[in-house]
Amino acid sequence: MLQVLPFSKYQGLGNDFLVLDGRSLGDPEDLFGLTPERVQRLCDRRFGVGGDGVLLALPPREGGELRMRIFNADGTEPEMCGNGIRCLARFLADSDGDVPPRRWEIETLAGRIVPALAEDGRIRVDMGVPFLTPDTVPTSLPLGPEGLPFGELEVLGQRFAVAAAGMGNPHAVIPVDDVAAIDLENLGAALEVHGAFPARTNVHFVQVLAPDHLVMRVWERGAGPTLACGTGACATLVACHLLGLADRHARLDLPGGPLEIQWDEASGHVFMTGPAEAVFDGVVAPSLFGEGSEVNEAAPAAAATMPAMDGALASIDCATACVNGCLRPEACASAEARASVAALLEGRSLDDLVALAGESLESRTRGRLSRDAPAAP
Ligand code: ZDR
Repeated sequence: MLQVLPFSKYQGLGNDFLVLDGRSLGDPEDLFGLTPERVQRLCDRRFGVGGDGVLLALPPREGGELRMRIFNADGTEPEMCGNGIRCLARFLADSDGDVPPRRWEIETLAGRIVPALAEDGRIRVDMGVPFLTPDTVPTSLPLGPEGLPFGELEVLGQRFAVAAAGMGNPHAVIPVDDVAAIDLENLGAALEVHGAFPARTNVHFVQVLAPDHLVMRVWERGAGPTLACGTGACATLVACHLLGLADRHARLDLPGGPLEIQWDEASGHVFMTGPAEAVFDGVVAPSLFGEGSEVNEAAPAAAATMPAMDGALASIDCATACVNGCLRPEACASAEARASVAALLEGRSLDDLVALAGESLESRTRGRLSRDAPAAP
């Protein structure tokens, strides 16, 4: 039964994830009691923690060092996640005190993926061989002479030349003259569910600045527009190279920053190099997953459980802090929290409070650093 759920928030180029460490879970398939609804709630940026997805580090099954599962913000489970696996590698290094050239053999639904710590602080990931046939993407676009599925699709009354490539997960790649002019919200949403992609698809519009420098915008399957997409950047470089638009090694500028992508000729593997950073650690309150509360009704549900205010609390004016006005003036959702902060401030000096925060952070950091290394495979 779920009590409290500790998590670490990480981001890679602004593609952000909640990492749950289940490497020592007794029953790994319990998955911390996660359901699609709970993933949606965790990823909700207003009523939850906020994230583009949830990453699980799990014990291995097929000889790797560990296994990764990822859930999109909508609760669906994709096969792979490039930015996510960089975040997971950084999390493992932070948790276990690893330094370069540490690498991990990680089992995913897209096969064995191998991230490694680079000396410059970035993470270089062997993303494996791209999938370039219609049935492996999957797509109904026919295999073109360029060596990948390619064809014209009509969306919202416009026709686009669309290439498709798989990195375990499906990607539609659309070269355009000006990415900034693309109506990503509407075109991305329509293409994600286009009939040519039976498993839905991630959607990327790309503009070629030079053969070694591309700029792209991303619509992620199950998450909408995001600031970066690792698997998408790999698929985009592969597609652009096969279409004669890009070199095998290029910088891809995403809204959240650049990724370096190399499609190695000898091995056929795609290598992705980019950053991943810790944001914060936290613990999810059990009430976030309260019985009977629907995903988009968290605020009214929370207000309904608030105790009645007494006269002193009623004098607290929180209206200025509530962007959309008070949700429930007769039982303001922030009154209790404000009262306990006021009590804490009354009884302690600023020095005491700074020391308290420092001790808490230190004990959490020490606990994290002293956590056992994963069992050897
Ligand atoms: C785009 C992605 N974040 C990455 O970095 O590769 C992957 C997330 C999964 C994606 N939304 C999908 O394939 O459903």
